[in-house]
Amino acid sequence: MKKHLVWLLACSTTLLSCYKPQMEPGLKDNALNNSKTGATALLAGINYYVSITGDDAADGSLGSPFRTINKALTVVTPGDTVFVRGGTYIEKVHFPVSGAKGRFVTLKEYPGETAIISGAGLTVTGNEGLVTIDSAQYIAIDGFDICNFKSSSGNPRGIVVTNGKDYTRLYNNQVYGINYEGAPQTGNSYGILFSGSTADPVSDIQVTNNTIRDCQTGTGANLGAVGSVSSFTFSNNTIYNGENIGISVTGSYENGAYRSPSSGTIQHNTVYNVTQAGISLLGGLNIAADANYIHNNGTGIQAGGVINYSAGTLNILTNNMIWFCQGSGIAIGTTDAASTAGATNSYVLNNTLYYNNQQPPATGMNGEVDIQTNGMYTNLFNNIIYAGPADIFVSANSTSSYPYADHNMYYTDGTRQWRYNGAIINDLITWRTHVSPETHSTNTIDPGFINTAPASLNLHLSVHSLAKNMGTEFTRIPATDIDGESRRVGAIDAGADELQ
Ligand SMILES: [Ca+2]
Ligand SMILES: [Ca+2]
Repeated sequence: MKKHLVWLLACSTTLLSCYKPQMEPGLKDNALNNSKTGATALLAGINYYVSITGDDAADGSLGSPFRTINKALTVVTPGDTVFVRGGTYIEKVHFPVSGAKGRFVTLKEYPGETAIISGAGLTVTGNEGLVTIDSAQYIAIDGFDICNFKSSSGNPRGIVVTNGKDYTRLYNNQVYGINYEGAPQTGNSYGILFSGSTADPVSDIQVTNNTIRDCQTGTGANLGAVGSVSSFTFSNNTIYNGENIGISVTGSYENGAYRSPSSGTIQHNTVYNVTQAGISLLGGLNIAADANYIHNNGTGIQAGGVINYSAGTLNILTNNMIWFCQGSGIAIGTTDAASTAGATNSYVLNNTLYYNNQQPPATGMNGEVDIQTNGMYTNLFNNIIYAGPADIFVSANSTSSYPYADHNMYYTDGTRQWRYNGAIINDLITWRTHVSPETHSTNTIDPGFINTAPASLNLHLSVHSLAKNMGTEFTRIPATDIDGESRRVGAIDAGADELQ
């Protein structure tokens, strides 16, 4: 009784609509942004230099540089920086020396020059990195081209961090041509991979402002956190022309134990032209995908479980713009009807979805939002879902719990369609009998995007958009919109953009 009184008081004093999210009992309610530790500012250490005209017997000074990156990395101490002059370095780079808190070991491209770490002609043995961090931590890599590591038998990784090593910073790198070149969908390679296969997680990770493009990853991913990986931020990266998954967060079963990635933030990335999904969150715990541009991939964002092992729990999808994908914009749960490992406690808030399902499967159209088998406790609020003519706004079925949904703006150039248990529903009133409450949602109002001409598509809101202020407060809505601008300008707007 007392709890109810407090709740009502909170509602009346803030004058906001109070929605209480669906939440599995006993689940801890973590915050969107994970605490980040580890300083990025570098204290003055020694600068070493590497040049393709250098000599590993030299002293590594600017005037007398080393020849190889690996040599330089053996002489550093915490706080030191290795500057690499322009040119192509064909070597597998390994970090044998750790930095320390506030004193990273930094490998950095010399300013104004182009330093390339290339695997051209090198053999890939098993699962092997061109750049490997498995025996050092507090490592920063800044500004390199990391490329052309290819195999038809081994599984290359452009950069791999494993063996429980923490505090990795990857900034401003270009990763490309990391290719598994055997039969499609048999190899398993990664542009950048954080891999935790022991109880000690690989943690405290920042991957920012990198480009990963033109990689053939087989069943792997362009940027991945697999297994025991925690406290990671993947932000402002651009990923395109890739196989399988753009950004993959997935649990794994290794060494006799299931290991789950946790506390990750995937924010302000752009992912396009990736075959299977832009972002895939399978079997993790507390993973936020916020303010990403996702288009022309297979599925936009999928959140589910690792079949036979674990559901994905607490996936928080906010402020994303997702358009022109071949399949669904957002898929929740699992496509494996026999599996109990779907998604639970999903938050789908303030996303803008537009004309996905461009190439529906032969089995029929999916939803723009497709709540599949075992999509449990899904909260669907403040989204703009603009469907193509034959498209379905939301698909759900009785193998999942009823989604909790409201303040969504549905619109289509064709026939209004939702689907529940395989039956098409053409009116919002009937849809409300399956998905509650939806009383503030609309289905006849054009959201008023700035431009829907495909060549100059802009899914931000025009000044007279009726999506303005039609949203509601809901737990886990971030402070900012897709542009990093304030989310709370008057009442919350629907969709990824807040009009300022
Ligand atoms: Ca507003
Ligand atoms: Ca805005």
